[in-house]
Amino acid sequence: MTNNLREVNKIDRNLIAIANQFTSESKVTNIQQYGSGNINSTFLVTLDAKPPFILQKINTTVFCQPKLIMKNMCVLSDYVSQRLAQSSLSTINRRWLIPQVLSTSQQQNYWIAEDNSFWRAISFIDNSQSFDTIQNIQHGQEIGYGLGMFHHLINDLPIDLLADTLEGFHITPGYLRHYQKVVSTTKIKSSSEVDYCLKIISDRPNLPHVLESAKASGKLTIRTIHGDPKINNIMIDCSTNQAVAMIDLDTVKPGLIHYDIGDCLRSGCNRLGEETKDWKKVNFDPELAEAILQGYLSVAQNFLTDDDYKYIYDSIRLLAFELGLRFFTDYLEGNIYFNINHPEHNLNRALIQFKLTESIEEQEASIKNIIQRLT
Ligand code: ADP
Ligand code: GN1
Ligand code: MG
Repeated sequence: MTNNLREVNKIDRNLIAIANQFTSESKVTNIQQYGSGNINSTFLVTLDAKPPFILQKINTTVFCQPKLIMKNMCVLSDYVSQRLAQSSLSTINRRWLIPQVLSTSQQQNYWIAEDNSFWRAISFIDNSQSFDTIQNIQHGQEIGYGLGMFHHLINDLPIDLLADTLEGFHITPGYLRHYQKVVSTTKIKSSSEVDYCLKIISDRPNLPHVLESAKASGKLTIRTIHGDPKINNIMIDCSTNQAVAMIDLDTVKPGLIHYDIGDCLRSGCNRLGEETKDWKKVNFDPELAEAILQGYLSVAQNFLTDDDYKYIYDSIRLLAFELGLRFFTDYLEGNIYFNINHPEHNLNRALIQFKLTESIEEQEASIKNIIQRLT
């Protein structure tokens, strides 16, 4: 047996032992790596006598208080399950699920393995799939509907029931300060790509502050948000092609719904996706923006204020820029935050988001027109 094979077998045995913490009576028949995410490690666990479940190793470099995530997830799933049970919710005329947290035999909602890694198990959203790139206009509408439904269901969830699981998340001026510190202490190897990123950031000194200033002046208020509604975190039912669940609930916490709206649109309106090799061809598709916003507003219109509408365009532009800034900083810092497949991965990801930012800016008037038409 080669060393590599021995290593794989050891990992498998460890994984089975961890999965067994969350099963009783059933036998684990298979464990496979599952889905694509930039932060956690995700596995699908198949059992002989019960439905499969999702097993995840939480990235504790990113989430240094993982127990808080689990507490939040329990509060959230109890709250949403209750709301879903209230038949008076006229907007729910479809299958809609929220992942349930599974417990260990000691009734804990996590398991800490021998190497100190932090694991959790959640129910599997069956007969569904998520996509890394947008499929068509209907998919866009469903992505919007999914986020709208999620906001609708958590709209009255008191924010003080939720802990802040990731301090500074989506506070763009904070990312900018960190970037400036990294730039001032790092020897940067110049290239046309790196120079492009540096210039995109230095040319936009006011942009990072747009949502935080609106928050400080009381125009936008803090509510419960998802935090990470990119398209592969919205599950689509395989039979109906309708949105059926929002997953990746680690960043459900107090924030601005504009972080969610902006993130959902920057993710859904980039047809080439956020991993394309062709970053120069990336653009923002206004037709998809219309579809996503239509889907979103069909459920969420009631709780948006006039000021909320006024900041939708800014939020789309900002969230694309912010993600570019986060990827670029991580590249300069030696890739300590996002999972990567090769050393230039975060640089390529940054180029994609910055190109998207430029495309959003070039189409400012038509994007604002769409928003106005839907209001
Ligand atoms: P990350 O934080 O790394 O992005 P996610 O929680 O988004 O991890 O999970 C990664 C992928 O695994 C998702 O994009 C999705 O395809 C799949 N997945 C995660 N949770 C579930 C679930 N409860 N049911 C079905 N698929 C899931
Ligand atoms: C990360 O976990 P994942 O892959 O769904 C990141 C998001 C980024 C996204 C970009 C906690 O999301 O903020 O927008 O990558 N999540 C965290 O793909 O930082
Ligand atoms: Mg995810």
